[in-house]
Amino acid sequence: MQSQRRGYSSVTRVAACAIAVMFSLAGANVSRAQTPAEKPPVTITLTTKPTPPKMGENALKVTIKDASGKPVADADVSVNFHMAAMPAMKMPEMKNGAALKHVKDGTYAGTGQVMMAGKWDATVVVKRGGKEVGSKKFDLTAQ
Ligand SMILES: [Cu+2]
Repeated sequence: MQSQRRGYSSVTRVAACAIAVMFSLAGANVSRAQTPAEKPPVTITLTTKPTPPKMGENALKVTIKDASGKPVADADVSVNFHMAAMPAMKMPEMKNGAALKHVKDGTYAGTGQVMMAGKWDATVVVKRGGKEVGSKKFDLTAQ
């Protein structure tokens, strides 16, 4: 006759991260579509300033090159930040995004809000003529 413990861990789903909803990015045109191309015809790099990124505002720089190494200047580039849910801290997943603007020679710049320190992934999505031509996921640890 064992004591019948209810294996019921009270995972209270509190929306602790209400902040998650506030992404204050002027004209942010965030794409939720995550259909990576089979063979991305573009090469994507992402750098943040500072490196590693910090909580709060970070400068984002993305470079896009085509298969032959030529800069791609006519793309729509966005960066989508995502942090997995943290059940121990009763935090739902967090995400927000930033649309970047072409500066020159296939370099795109913008500002991204990192909502808290910790592990994030940042997916750069590249579109041309409304069609996704590539995406790349970067692992970041924000301080
Ligand atoms: Cu979190």
